[in-house]
Amino acid sequence: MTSHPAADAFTKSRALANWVAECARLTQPDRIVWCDGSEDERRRLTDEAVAAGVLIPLDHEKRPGCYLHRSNPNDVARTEEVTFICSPTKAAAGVTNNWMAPDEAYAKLGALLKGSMAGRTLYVIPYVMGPLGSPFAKVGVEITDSVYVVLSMRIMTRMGRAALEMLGDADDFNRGLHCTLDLDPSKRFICHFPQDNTIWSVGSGYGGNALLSKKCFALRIASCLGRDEGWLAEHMLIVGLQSPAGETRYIAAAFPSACGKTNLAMLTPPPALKGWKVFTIGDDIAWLRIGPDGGLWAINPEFGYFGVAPGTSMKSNPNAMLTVERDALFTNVAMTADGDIWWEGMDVPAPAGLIDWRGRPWEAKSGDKAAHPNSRFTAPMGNNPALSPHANDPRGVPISAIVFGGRRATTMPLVLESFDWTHGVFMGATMGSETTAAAAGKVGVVRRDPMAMLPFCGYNVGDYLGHWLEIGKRLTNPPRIFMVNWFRKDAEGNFLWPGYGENLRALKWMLDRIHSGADGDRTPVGTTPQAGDLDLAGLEIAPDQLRQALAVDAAEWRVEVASAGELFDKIGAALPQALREKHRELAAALK
Ligand code: SAT
Ligand code: MN
Repeated sequence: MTSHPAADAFTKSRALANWVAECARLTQPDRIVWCDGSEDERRRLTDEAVAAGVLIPLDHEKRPGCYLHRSNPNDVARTEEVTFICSPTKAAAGVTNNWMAPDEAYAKLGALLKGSMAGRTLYVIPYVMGPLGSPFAKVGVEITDSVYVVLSMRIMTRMGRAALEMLGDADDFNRGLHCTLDLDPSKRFICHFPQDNTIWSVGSGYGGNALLSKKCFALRIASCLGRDEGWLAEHMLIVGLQSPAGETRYIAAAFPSACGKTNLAMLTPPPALKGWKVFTIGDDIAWLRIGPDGGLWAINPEFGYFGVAPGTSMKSNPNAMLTVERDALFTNVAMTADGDIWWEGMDVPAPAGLIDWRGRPWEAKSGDKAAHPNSRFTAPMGNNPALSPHANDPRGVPISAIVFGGRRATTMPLVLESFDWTHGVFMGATMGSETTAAAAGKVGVVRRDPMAMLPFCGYNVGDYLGHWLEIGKRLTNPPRIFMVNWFRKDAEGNFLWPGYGENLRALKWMLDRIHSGADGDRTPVGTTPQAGDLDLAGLEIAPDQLRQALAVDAAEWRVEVASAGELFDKIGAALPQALREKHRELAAALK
């Protein structure tokens, strides 16, 4: 019997000490390490990870403090088909989630976890989601056997001693147990137990499956906490836009994974929009509460970015490129002969002697990607030159507009404003997007993705939409709700809108609508700007191309509304009546 360090040396929480002991009894690790978040610890664990071949040091002149990790090639994205909400009843999980009975899940994963850490180290990672001292903040503790997870969690969360201090002697923390096992996909399960504030994840080392703070806690479990406590946990970036007059307004925007959230959160204004500045609060997750002013206030619960690497360049997202210059982890990107990194869409030609994401010499003519399409960077938000001075503000920031967006080749105009909160919730509820490489499965098919939460809502999506409507009733000063689409194409398959920094023009129209009554064209599906309503200074775009980007085509929308109806039918009785009515109204208006 191995003896482990006494938990009392680290925590005053009996509940935490007991839970760690319980997990150790189950998994039988050789060693238990309580992470304190210190610099010394980072150095020690990094050295161990390098010695074990888990991390490959990059050239320290070119990329100080940066490392490359290559995952098992069978473990490169979230696996939604083995992700379960284990609520007491199947109805509580709803039709859009996989459900497993809690007893069955604990038994099944318990059997896999039994003795799973023999010969390994069990790391205890206490962490805080949200700025320290914030009334929004929550404590989680992840137990893992993966040093890559520990080093990633120290970038992605405020972790270590500060979290134990915040927890004190309380028992109120998220319990996340993670073990990579042998990475056999048939033993891969990500199970959430909202009623126990607990997550068990086995068989994967990939970000969204293994960094339990992120999608598992901050979205799936937190959405349930938000339902019970009267707030929202959303798959949204938060960005601050400062006008030339010096006023800063905040926008929260929901997009499915790998649709450019990080790019929008770090947007670089086009030079022609003189005097505008953009500040990042968060790039993936927002926790939103009703403030004393009757408005919606948001924090980013995270502390770092886990962004998609391919397509990131000095042109598409210079702030991200600067953010990953130091102290970043790269997963499944390509490595250059001189110890730097490379990926498709970096806007520099592939250098000779490239090693691909699997660690093999890469040949351009093979047609294989050098970097995996879902390869990622993990970097501290403190590196971001555009980081908002309010990113650590315990009060959060007031939200002027909520934006829903997807990747749509047709139908969706560049920007569309809802008529009111209920209509905005309807827009979010019915949004669709083409699937991307962020989840295992087919890429490029349109699927309905309510609020970009389809894979992340921890309870019945019908009840979730009802919760949005309830929040709306309590907001005396609600944000306005918009829809955007940067990805519409012409008949030849060319993008109609230049995207990236130019997207600020659509955001500016929103702020102009809210604060200075800018014009728009009221259509049956919402209000869109006409070309003359957008600030197009310095933008070269053919008038016909812009018209196509802004167009609302009734024939296309009839197809859209029918498809939304299929989702609503699937949700069934749990769907709020008010949304069903909106759907009926819209179908009638398009006749
Ligand atoms: O893997 S994550 O879920 O963290 C990233 C994403 O898919 O959005
Ligand atoms: Mn995401």
